[in-house]
Amino acid sequence: PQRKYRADYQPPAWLIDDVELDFDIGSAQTHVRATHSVRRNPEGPAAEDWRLDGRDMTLVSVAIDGRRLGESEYTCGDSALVLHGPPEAFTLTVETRIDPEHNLSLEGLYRSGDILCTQCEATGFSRITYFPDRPDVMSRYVTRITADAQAHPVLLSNGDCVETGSAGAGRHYAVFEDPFVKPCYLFALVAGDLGVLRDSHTTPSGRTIDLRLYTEHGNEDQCAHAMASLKQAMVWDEATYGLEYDLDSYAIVAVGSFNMGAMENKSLNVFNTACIFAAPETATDDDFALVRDVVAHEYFHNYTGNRVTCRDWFQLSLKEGLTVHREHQFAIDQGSPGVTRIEQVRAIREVQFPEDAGPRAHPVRPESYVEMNNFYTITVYHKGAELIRMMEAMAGRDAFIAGVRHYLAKHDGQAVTIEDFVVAIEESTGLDLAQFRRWYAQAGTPRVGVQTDYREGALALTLTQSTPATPGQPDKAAFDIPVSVALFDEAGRMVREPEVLRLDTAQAEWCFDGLAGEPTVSALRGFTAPVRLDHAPDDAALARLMAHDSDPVCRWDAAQSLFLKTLVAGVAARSGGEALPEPSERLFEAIAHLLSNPPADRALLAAMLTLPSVARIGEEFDAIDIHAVCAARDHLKQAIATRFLEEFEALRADHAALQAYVFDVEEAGRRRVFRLALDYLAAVDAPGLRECALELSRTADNMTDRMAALEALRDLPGEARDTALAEFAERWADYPLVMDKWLRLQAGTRRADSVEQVTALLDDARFDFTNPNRVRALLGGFARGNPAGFHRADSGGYTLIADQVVRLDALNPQLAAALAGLLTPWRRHAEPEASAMRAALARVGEGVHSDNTREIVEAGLAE
Ligand code: B3K
Ligand code: ZN
Repeated sequence: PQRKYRADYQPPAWLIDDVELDFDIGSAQTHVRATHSVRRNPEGPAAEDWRLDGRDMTLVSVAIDGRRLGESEYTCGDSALVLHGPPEAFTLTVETRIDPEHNLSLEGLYRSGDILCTQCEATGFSRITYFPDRPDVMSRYVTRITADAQAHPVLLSNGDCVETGSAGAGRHYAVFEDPFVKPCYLFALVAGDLGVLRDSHTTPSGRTIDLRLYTEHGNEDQCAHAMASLKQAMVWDEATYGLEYDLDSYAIVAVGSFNMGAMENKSLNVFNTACIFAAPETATDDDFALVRDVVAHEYFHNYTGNRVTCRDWFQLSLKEGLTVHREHQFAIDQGSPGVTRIEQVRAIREVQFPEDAGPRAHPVRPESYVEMNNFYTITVYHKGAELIRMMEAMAGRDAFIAGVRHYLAKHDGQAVTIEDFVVAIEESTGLDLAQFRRWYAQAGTPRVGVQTDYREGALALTLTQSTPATPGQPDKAAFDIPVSVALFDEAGRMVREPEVLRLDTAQAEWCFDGLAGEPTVSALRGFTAPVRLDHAPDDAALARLMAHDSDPVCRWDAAQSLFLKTLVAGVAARSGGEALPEPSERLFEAIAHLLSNPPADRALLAAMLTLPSVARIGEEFDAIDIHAVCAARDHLKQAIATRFLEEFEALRADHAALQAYVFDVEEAGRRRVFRLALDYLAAVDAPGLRECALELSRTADNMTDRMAALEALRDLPGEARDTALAEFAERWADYPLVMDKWLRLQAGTRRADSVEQVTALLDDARFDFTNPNRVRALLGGFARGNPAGFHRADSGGYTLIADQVVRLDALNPQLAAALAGLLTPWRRHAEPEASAMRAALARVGEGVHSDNTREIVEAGLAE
């Protein structure tokens, strides 16, 4: 395996202006004939040989200007075809044979059910033909597909279909032309027997776009929400960024076997069915929101990613950070703004911060990698989006949007860098981002300290920053950190309007005077920067913020802080072998106040009453005693449930009167509160809860409530649970995505033999090891959703995951690497878990061969 460095970038030696692909799809193998018009890049290195990437295929022939090359004119190895001294400009024809039927890596051309489809990002195109598989080689594509007309009646590729016809012997063909230049990672091809949902959208300039959503027959009724979401996204991008779709048709194909959520191929997105299918009976509110946001995200890529793409993969956040930010803006405009932002913050804190503090910490613009697919991380995506959000906050929304438009106009049709983006924003907005650029270069989460000193009507506010070392970066320079601050008085009235303080040195002080009394500081409002805040208001101040802060993120965060105080004390007591302490009366009072003065946004009420997750509690410790964390959390939940039993009963009963399911902010908020109530009631096995949940699991008209019932029952061993789970499995046996919920429910169930349960499910006919959704549901659901089982004292949980990673590595290295990542944070855990986890990771290292998984394991074991 070769490590690639950002600093080694060189422009391509040869460019390919036009690509003509001819796919001859047979019943087993596929023939690919690729014809390229090639010319030397005047800006490239003066290389004599030309290296084209390629792997896992058979080279049939290679010709230059129609003359087949002899053996001395090229070398073909495991990962490349090297042409010896090609001319300055020529036509290259390469014929290869590929085997989609046996391609379980789900990269390149492969089969999902009866559908043939492609996944090329990051480097899957070089499993289709020999090609410079890098995003800065941009070409115009013409694609011809020939296949059996009965097996593959629908043929699709990027751009417009310009010709179709019969190819004799029961075969047919179609030709596609994509007028926009693109890198090969955006190439797509689909062939199959597909059902279609059609619609159209008319743009402000009056163009009508033909919209098509393809799936296996029989699923069309699950696609309406995705189609509506696509139209919403188109309208939003027109209204917000003034960006109109640029071709006459936009197609999405949903397939059941897909390594990630979706892929933004030009005019032909390929999606995981999990990010398309959504009907009330089979999908939860969270699924509906996911579908809406992923559909929008891939659509937004048409400009931020496709029209302007990345020069090299180190720049991945150029398209992903920006597109996630656009998706986040869109989501906030569609849903509950407060809770949508809270969820974005939770992802950063609970997933990104741990990544940034672990062995795999890397800057938003990484410096090196072995396997690019390992760098589609929450750091590149979500921290990258937070950096864009900070720029927007500094510039103001309108100026920021003008800046993005300037960037798109300036670089249309180009493959560029993060630096090019930052320069364009500076040019357009006038911001000075010199120091801000460090956010792209330095890994790690800054800690921001808040100290206050109040004297005679004046508050001195001191902010400090420091960033811990990360692998390869021992010393960190100061970041430019925007910290939004507001002040509240004793009665909860705002006495200082929110103001953004720029902390760009190790320490700085601000003074607020003319105050009538000591104020309560509300800091990092809306989470203005991806930092850890060391700010410890006392319980009374937290209760005030919880009750009165006008920023939902800070209100929620005050509640979380109040819970965390009790939880941290509980963990410490438990680890020290002492009894778990009871929560303070102050905490109960704050909850009582919240329950009697709930916010208008029901989802916010539910978010505020939800205890910090196990991951969030773990963030408070250097060495996590995971079993103590679970015990402390259970104990607090039970204490709250006991104290507020009547209130939770009332919230549960409230919901019974609901009308038919609609997915909107209000109704989804009500369902969230209901689910929360069931969760608390289940924590104390409240009288009547089991019967109510079992009944609901049978009669609910929607999957959100049904899942709430099953989650409540899950950890209550007995007949109600067993019956509900069995009935669920029987009723939804024909819906693989619903059966994923069933697998996940069981993987997350607390029981002494959960490792054995999961092991048994690996052999269940309803499980399929070659399907990533099934693997994520069962194994991911176990390692992430069942801390007690995963960290079981006999190491059975670690061994289970380690063994399955080794097994998976031989089929699907990308997925194996992602699963192996669950064992890498071993250093964060207390003993004996840390050593046992490390041993399991070492065991993985001995059994795996792919660059993907090896890179993860090596980072995890590095000293
Ligand atoms: N660009 C794709 C992700 C590709 C991942 C390759 N391992 C989807 C997205 O981020 O929109
Ligand atoms: Zn993306």
